[in-house]
Amino acid sequence: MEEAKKTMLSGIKPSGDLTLGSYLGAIKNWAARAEEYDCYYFMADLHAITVRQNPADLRRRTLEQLAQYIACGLDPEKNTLFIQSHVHQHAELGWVLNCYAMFGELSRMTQFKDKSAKNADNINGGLFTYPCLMAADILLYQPDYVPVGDDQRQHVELCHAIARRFNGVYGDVFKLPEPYIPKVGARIMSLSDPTSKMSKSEEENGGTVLLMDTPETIARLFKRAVTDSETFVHYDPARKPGVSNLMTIYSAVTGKSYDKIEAEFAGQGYGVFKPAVGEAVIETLRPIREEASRLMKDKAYLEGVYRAGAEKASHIAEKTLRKVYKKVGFVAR
Ligand code: ATP
Ligand code: LTN
Repeated sequence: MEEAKKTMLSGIKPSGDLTLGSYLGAIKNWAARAEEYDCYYFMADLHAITVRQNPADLRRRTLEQLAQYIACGLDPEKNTLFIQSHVHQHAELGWVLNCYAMFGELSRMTQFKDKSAKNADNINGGLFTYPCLMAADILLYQPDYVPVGDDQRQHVELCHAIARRFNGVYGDVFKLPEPYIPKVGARIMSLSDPTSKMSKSEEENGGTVLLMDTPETIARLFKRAVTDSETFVHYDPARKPGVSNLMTIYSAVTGKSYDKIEAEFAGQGYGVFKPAVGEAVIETLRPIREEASRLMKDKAYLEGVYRAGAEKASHIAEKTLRKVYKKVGFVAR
């Protein structure tokens, strides 16, 4: 008998425009694996509202994100692409898993601590129980791998712990998922502050490259990227975080090793190196930006994709949810 395909699943919240960080840390890996795996990717709109969103922006960004997923190479014929809130099983299993995650575990989540510090006036319950909904997103589809950037490792590990706890009580209900994190590009740092992560919600400070930025903007951001007072290109994240981050970006988009990059720029200062990285990024993002802009004009096509995606996702998700409801003792409808 033919062995069943392995499953991959991931999502991104439409809480801002997609960045070079989310592309190199996550989406690039998704697109490369469509043939080998059964793949589910979604726009995590339920997660986005843990931070206050403008409704019109959220709606627009959710569709733009879908167009950008497709433009990054996710063929809707080969990947199931959907909007999280369209598949009601996520919220339902999310509730159940709330009851199997411990207060202490949730309190230790770095993302919760960061986001509460940044949104001190809105530390809501959703922000705290976010990882339970994320665990539901994952466990509904029984994936083998969850391709994410390094910052999400802790959440996938908590999902693992929740699944193990649940299985411990009720038998083997959930498959235990593993994070799938790239070797190069798992943590792209801000261009203006290379000690903090490049992030879509901190776009204003000149440190974030957006997937949809024009070549002129990208060139300017790289020209201004923070480096150090030395003049040579060498990989040393502790001592030279800015230059090392630029090398990581260059390596991720060109496939060149750090040694090769050091040799390529030997004897040349940052005045040559920084624009070269910018140029490589511009050429990587150009086709994505052009295709996403084209797709954004075809709302009927996008609607067809997310509707078909939700239908397929819902079918799979319902099987797991039914099993869970039965195990915990709910009366069948
Ligand atoms: P926010 O600022 O709203 O929290 P974000 O910019 O951190 O958002 P997410 O939506 O949290 O982006 O992340 C989407 C995916 O991209 C996740 O898998 C995450 O791990 C990955 N990712 C995000 N930023 C980076 C980065 N700077 N480097 C590598 N991977 C990243
Ligand atoms: N928490 C993730 C987004 C996310 C996700 C998921 C990732 C929500 N649900 C399920 C992988 C699997 C983030 O903040 N980037």
